[in-house]
Amino acid sequence: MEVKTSLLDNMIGVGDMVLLEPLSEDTFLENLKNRFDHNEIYTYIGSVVISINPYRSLPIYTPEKVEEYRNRNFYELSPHIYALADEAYRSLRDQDKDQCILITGESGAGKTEASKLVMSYVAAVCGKGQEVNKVKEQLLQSNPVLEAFGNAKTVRNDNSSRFGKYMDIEFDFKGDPLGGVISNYLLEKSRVVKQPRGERNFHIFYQLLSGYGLVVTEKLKLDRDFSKYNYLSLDSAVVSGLDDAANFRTVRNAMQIVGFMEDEMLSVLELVAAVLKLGNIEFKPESRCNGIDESHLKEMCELLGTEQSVLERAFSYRTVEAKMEKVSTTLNVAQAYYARDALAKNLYSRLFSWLITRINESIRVTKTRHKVMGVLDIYGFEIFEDNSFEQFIINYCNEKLQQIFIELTLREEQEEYVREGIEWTNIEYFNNAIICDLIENNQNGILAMLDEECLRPGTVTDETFLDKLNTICAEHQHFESRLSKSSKFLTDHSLPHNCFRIQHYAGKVLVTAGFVDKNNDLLYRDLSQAMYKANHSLIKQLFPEGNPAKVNLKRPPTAGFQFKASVGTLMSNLQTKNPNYIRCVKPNDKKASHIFTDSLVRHQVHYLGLMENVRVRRAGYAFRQAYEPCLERYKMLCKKTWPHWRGPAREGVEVLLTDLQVPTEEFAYGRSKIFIRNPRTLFFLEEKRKRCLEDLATLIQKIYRGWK
Ligand code: AD9
Ligand code: MG
Repeated sequence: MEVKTSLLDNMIGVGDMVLLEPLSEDTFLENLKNRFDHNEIYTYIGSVVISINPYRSLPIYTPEKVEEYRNRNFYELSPHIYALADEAYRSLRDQDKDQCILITGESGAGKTEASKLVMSYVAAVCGKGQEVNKVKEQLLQSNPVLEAFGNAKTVRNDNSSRFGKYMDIEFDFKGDPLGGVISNYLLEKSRVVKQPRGERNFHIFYQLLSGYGLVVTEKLKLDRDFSKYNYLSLDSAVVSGLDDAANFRTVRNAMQIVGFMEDEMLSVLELVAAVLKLGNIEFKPESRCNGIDESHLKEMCELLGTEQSVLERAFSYRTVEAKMEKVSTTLNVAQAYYARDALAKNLYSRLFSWLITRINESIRVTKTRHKVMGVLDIYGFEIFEDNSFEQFIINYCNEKLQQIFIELTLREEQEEYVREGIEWTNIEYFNNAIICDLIENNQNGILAMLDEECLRPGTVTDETFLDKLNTICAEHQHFESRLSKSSKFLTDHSLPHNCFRIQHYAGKVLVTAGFVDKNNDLLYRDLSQAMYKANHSLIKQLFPEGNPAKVNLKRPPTAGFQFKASVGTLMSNLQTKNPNYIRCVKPNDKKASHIFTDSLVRHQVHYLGLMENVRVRRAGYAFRQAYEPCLERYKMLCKKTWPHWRGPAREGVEVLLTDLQVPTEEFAYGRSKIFIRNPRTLFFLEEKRKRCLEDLATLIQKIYRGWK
């Protein structure tokens, strides 16, 4: 059988790891490196796309490339993210299947860029027309807005997403986009008040100070000098290659396209300015009302339309309401700073959530939607020196995504063979369900215990929480702590006192203090009431619990509880869709082009389970399809099945393949599906079909001309 496929011809290395001979971790890495060195950053494992961040712009995303990949068979051209996007889009449009694009990988591996490439590809190939174009523009322009407010420079990535994002794009029956819905997951709000060394606050702060003409200095009364603001880190305020002023123009323009009115935009930026001023408010001990520094407080109150005395009081006293009784206690200076930072974090994160709600209003679908494509771009796995609640939560989410990957690709694959009665030898793979359970189990998972501790009356600290963890988790093989009493084998005396360590699928992560506080996420009621009293329509909306008419003595759900619930909803949503995977790999730790650090890539290949993924694909069959649609698609290739096959579809497929002289080892007949071992075979069928259709078209033209 003569087969032509660009996965084999003129290819640097091997385009699909399934075809790699011999297969070992070394050859796998060699192949990736060889391709990366020749600017081939995409490689397949069957239908999974591996993407290696090139850290420079490559000329592979041009309109010509879009045309090249449009309506082409997945394996027809060299591996590309466009091939995956095209496949997903066509399955959605032609086969009526909801799709999701799952993009995973560590921080800086290229997830956000990949999500934007998928979105822009789909926008380029779907319908045109004024209304559709407006929808597309709005969907695409939501990205710069969210990146300005939700991304920041970190040591790992100059544009690191500090929130998780899932976007459902909704289409009509023709495959034209109607709009969408964005969900966000846990913004890393601690960054608003403090950033690790070498990192910045969220981009918007620097963008605002660098742009916006006279509004900044005259209306918002801001100083353009970053160093004037406590909340802005100074050691890396200017990032080379990042033009904050130009980016501000892009963001303003994007906000306009998404549908923000000029006064709304100003309101949003007033709040950003207010956060900066809030950070400059200082408290001095031993004076009335904590010796609040008046000038910044005054400016902030002017911006927000709040009375200075109300805020002054909120920074000086805390009122606790219990059973119709109000008790006020004085705040000391440390508590006043705590209250200030809590307010700044809450103001900013609520503003961020509001922005998403506002964007959703603009892109909301009012017509009947037909199909959905979900794009998930969530923060990558993080291991820092100091890992706190945020890393714990981020890594938990990555565990869940890994679990869904295992479930949908590896386990599903194996189970399908069993279901279909096809001979199969089991492949061992690491199932991380055990780690997910350690974290999320409703009775004794870490999150449940943390909640229990946070809601317990009395003095609750990280130490009391850790004590509890030690008694319950000590025998769990993925949990390590210094204080573990139950089993000496799991006790690591080199660990600091107030830490525990989780052995994630991607590596061991030492988690340090700050748990109870961040999970509780408390904002004193006096502050929310002060915000609610503000004469500023946006801020009033952000603090509804400050409405005295709605005194609610119930505690708000903890941060961990909310996150677990939203991750649960996300997973159920993803499970209803057909998954398409992009596994992003970071080639080096220097954010540099042309460098491929073997050990770093090897580690990622390991924990992303890519070798297991290839083994499963190779041990089995690359493609499968139910008999009916398979016969329907290819029946024209054989006189015995064309135009109608009267018997069972399975027999029709057998007749067809025998007639085409496809080697028998290339196929296995399952109970309801035909299994095809090699991509080349599928391509052979596709090629034949294409030629047949072309012949048919020529014939029709001839007949037509004959009639004329
Ligand atoms: V994080 O978990 O949000 O910190 P990501 O999202 O995985 O991370 P991102 O997409 O932001 O990483 O990529 C990091 C940087 O790498 C980008 O800002 C680009 O400068 C660079 N990059 C990533 N992918 C590509 C690409 N396909 N072509 C060129 C790229 N540059
Ligand atoms: Mg990102």
